[in-house]
Amino acid sequence: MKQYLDLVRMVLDNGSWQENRTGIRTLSMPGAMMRFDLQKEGFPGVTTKKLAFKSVVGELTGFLRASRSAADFRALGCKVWDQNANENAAWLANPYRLGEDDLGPVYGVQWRAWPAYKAIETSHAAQIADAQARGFRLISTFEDAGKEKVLLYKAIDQLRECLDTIIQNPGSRRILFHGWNCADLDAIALPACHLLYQFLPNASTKEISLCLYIRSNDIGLGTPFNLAEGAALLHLVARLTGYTPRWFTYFIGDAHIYENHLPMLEEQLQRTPYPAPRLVISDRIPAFSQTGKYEPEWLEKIEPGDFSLEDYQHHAPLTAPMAV
Ligand code: THF
Repeated sequence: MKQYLDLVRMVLDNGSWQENRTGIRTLSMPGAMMRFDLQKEGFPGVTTKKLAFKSVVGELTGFLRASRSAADFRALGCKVWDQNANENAAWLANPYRLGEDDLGPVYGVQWRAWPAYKAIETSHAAQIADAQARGFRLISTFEDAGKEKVLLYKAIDQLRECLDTIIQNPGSRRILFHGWNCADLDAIALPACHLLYQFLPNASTKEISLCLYIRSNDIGLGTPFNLAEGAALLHLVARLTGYTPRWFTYFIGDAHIYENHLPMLEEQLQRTPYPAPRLVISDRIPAFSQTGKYEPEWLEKIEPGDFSLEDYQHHAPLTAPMAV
């Protein structure tokens, strides 16, 4: 995978030193993009070091299950949330933290159970009926600026709604889910970095693509993980909806390299990438294209072992500390 090394070089060549919340300086570059043709180029797994693939698919599985505890991620084989849960001083002092290992309503909670509230004037009966027909529950009645209102609540499964729309209306340009819930930013260990996922199916080619926007990306540690997770998620969605994964476009807002990751990345620039591996998703997850039966409930039943890499050739492992 040449794109990753090109990104590293681009930030080394153009980036500026920047202070940030962690106390470890970064070389930062505003704006970057990588594009992968998953059919022609294979799976975007880094080959210039060993990708911790088990950890990657453990994290993705935790997101699919709406996990908010580092203990749940650990049980799935992924330890990368431990420090954010238990070592960040600001989070340790946050009253919303539920205790050891809690992360707050991170990624998966927003993907699968975005908390949605509506406050509707009691006199607007048609609006209330419509909201209830869409699954909103009536919570209470209250006074707001002299008006009587009802409060309604629903947890929105954004990912499920994306799958439903891919099946029902593949021409839609609104098939996306968002991790950036402004109302929850005060109650979370770390606001979402990879935040906007847009699926783009094409009913005539039967190909599906993904555009992913990441507001802030740690190129040494985060990028290899997020690349692999985005591509694996696209493969899974494709399996469940009957499409072939095609383009994966990866946009970064703040693309940065932590100072203490420079030796790891310089070393990778000396290495020649191997051909990309292939991602295999277990046969136990039925392909819509074969069964003709739409089974989105598989989203809840995915196990880390359902994902594997074939023909994964890589250089020697390299790692570096995560900035907290
Ligand atoms: N914080 C920082 N500073 N960087 C990030 O990339 C990041 N994330 C998530 C949340 N906070 C972050 C956590 N994701 C590793 C990988 C992904 C992470 C955090 C850390 C990591 O240390 N990887 C090592 C070891 C992996 C392992 O063995 O499990 C590696 O060498 O890859 C970005 O989403």
